[in-house]
Amino acid sequence: MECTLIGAPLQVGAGHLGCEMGPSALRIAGLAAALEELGHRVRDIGNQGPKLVSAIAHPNTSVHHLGETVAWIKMLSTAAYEHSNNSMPIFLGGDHTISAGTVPGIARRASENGRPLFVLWLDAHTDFHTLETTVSGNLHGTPVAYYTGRRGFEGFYPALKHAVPPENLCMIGIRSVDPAERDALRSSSITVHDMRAIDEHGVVSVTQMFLERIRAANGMLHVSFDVDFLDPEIAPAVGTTVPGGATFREAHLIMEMLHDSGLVTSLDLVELNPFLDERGKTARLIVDLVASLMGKRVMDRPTRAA
Ligand code: DIR
Ligand code: MN
Ligand code: MN
Ligand code: MN
Repeated sequence: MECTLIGAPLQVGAGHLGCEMGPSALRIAGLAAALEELGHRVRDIGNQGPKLVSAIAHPNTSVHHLGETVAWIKMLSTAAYEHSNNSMPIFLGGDHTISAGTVPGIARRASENGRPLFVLWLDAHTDFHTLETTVSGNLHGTPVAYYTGRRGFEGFYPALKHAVPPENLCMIGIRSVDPAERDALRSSSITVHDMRAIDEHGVVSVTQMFLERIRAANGMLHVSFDVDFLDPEIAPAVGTTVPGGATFREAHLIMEMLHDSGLVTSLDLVELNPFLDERGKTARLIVDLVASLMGKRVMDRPTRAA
């Protein structure tokens, strides 16, 4: 497969600085080499960023860096559209705000291909705030609300031409939800598997259910991987760690199942904050997980039936 690495060092959407170094850490941890070893062609177009940024204020005064965010979203949605033509774009974040650009760009591509877009959201958080409901003002808490077409962004984030239908979105790993997000999710058709669902049913059944729906619809799948999906013990390099996350094996198993499905067409790797890492431990884990997603396996095994 042809992979395009796109550095998106946006950091002001998170509460702590440092995600700016995320793309560098992923490169230094050997992402390109790991993909090439699996037989993929890799093109790294380097770090991208918006040229023009102007300040924008919002009536919710906790909201910060709105102008910068809007500029990034526009730039990334164009990049996502363009680089999803003949390759699999892999976005190296950067905080999770980047998905407010990457997902709409991929959604435009999917619409052009005449295929529905599905999103797998691997995260401790639902990131379902609008500009009006966010309490922290950290805009990495808003991308899902935006790209699923919720109200509360009009006149600020770019007008959304290709929203992802909420029923095409599946979240796994959830264990931190703010009251306003919980209220909004109650009346939404997003599939939310919290950690209790993983404890009760295991990652295989929840993942398989979603993949089967995508296959039946001939859909494209965008995977958005927030580092805080993982348990902080194995992945300390993220500003918003929440205890009780996915284990090493759960995460690898999901990645291996995603590979076997052959459905993944784009990927975000977000919220890696190398400033908080232990000598590159988290960055290397993310690279290993991407390798599993892209075909690395211990032993050959028959591909599972659809
Ligand atoms: C919290 C934390 N819901 C907020 N959000 C995220 O700040 O809105 N942390 N996304 O990673
Ligand atoms: Mn936060
Ligand atoms: Mn997130
Ligand atoms: Mn998160």
